This record gives sequence, structure tokens and C-alpha cells, in this order.
Amino acid sequence: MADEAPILTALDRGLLTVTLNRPERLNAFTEPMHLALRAAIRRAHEEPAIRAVLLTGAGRAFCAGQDLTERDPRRAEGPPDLGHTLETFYNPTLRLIRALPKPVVAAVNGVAAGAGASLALTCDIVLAARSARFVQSFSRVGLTPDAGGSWLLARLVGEARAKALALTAEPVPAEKAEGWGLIWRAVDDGRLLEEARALALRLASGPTVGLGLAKLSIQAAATNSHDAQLDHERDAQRLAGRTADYAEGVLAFLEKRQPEFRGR
Ligand code: T3D
Repeated sequence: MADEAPILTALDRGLLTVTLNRPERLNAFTEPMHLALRAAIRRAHEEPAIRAVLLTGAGRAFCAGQDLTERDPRRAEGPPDLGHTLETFYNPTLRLIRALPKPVVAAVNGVAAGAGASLALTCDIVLAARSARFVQSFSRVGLTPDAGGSWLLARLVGEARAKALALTAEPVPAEKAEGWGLIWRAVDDGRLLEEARALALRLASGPTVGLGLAKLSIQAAATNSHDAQLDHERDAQRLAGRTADYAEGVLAFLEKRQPEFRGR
């Protein structure tokens, strides 16, 4: 298993499926896995043929966050600089996911803990198997939410729940996560990949520029004033209105047929 690629990728009909692939460690992050995930997201930025991304985990977990076997204090010369590892390994990839002007769907197939939960919640649409759970496990090891976790939690579920989750590390089952608005949908375990893939393929055949602009607009709204957001929307719509997909969308509506978007 040690020789297996830590990240698997497959491209099909505009959808890049990225699978975290260290199932024996619940897909916990090592440096090679970080670098491979970042390369996959970079590829999604660079290749026009990629119009959506699906992120999932191999085996029974989505991701257990940092691989703690790499943080064994018995083998360390002194306290680690975790800020350095966040800045070097986690944060660049999370920024790339947020900045990607294409939809990223997470299929959370099992437990998502620590930075693994943050990674899932960074994605644009999160589906989770009913048996999956989200754990802010940081406090169990003396840490504080990272990889965007504190920012995401506070915005998604509000300060009261965010603080309770961060301080208690109480697991949130998928259905409760859906009810709280932490994720989009909880799905029967056996149907998770099928449903997530169908959704991601639908997005991959959509008006890519418009979808990307919509994603970035919603994100900008988190920090913009209403006034600034009106300007942001004006500029985004200007760009969307110049795409061939917009012309095709209107034409298809007028001709009473399904549009055939090309992603440009
Ligand atoms: O360090 C930095 O760079 C800073 C950044 C930090 C970001 C972080 O993510 S900090 C948080 C790190 N993650 C955790 O603290 C989670 C640790 N894992 C757990 O709490 C539990 O494993 C889970 C709640 C995720 C799942 O529990 P359960 O009972 O379903 O599974 P398990 O039996 O605990 O784990 C199964 C195996 O995976 C087990 O190995 P074994 O005994 O079969 O050989 C376990 O040790 C291993 N495993 C699980 N999580 C990790 C891990 N091995 C290394 N690192 C892990 N994070």
C-alpha cells in the first residue's frame, strides 16, 4: 500500500474525479498527498477540458486530517512549527479550491476529521453518506480549527454551534449536518458516489463560466457590503453575458430545446 499513489485522478466528460487514497490511514494527509492534491487542483485550473471536480476518499473515510504519525513528539527535536506546515501545505491548496472558477463537489464517504472536515467544507457542494460524520477533532489533540475550519464553521452554522463543535469535538452525523446547513445533502451510503457523480457531471456539462462566476460571487458576498456586491454582480454578469454559453442558453430557451453548453 505504501507505494500506491496518495491521490487518484480520472477525467471523464469534463469531470475530474480526485480520490484521496491512503485508506489504511483514513486518508490522513502526508506531504506527498498534499503535493499530489495540489497538482490535481492546479490541473483543474489549467485545463479548459476540466469543467468540474469531484473530491472523495478511498475506503471507509473521507479524510482524518493531518497524519499524526508524522507528528510523533518522541521523534521530534522540539515543538513543531505547525503554522509553517499550514502555510506550506494546506493553505495553498485550499486557496486554489476556493479560487477555482469551476464547481468542486465533495462526496464525503465516511468520517471527515480535523483538516479533513475543513477540506470537505471548502468544496462548493458537499454531499455526505448518511453514515459519515464531521468531527472538529482538533481540540482532542490540543489544537485549534485550521485549514479554514473556523471561518467556514462560523459562516455555515453560526457562532454558537461553531464554538460548541470546536470546543467539544462532538461528531456531527451527516443528517444533522444537512439540517444545520453545514452540507448540502445526506445521501444513502450505497447511492453516494452515484448521486455525487451525477451532480458533478451535470455541472461539468453546464455553462462553466457562469457557474464559476456564481461560485465566486457567493464567496465574495461573505465579506462584501450590499453596495459592493451589487458592483461585483454587475461585473460578473457582464462577463457571463459575453459567453457563447449565454447565447446558447437564450437560443435554446427560445427554440424550446435543451441547451448544449460548451463551457465558454
Ligand atoms: O500538523 C499540522 O500540519 C497542522 C495541521 C493540522 C490539521 C489537523 O488535521 S489536526 C487533526 C488531526 N486529526 C485528528 O486528530 C483525527 C485523528 N483520528 C481520529 O480521531 C479517529 O481516527 C477518527 C475520528 C477520524 C476515526 O475514528 P475511528 O474509530 O473510525 O477509526 P480509528 O480506529 O481511530 O482509525 C483507524 C486507523 O486510522 C487507525 O490505525 P490502526 O490502529 O488501524 O493502525 C488510526 O490510528 C488511523 N488514523 C486515523 N486518523 C489518523 C490515523 N493515522 C494517522 N493520522 C490520523 N489523523
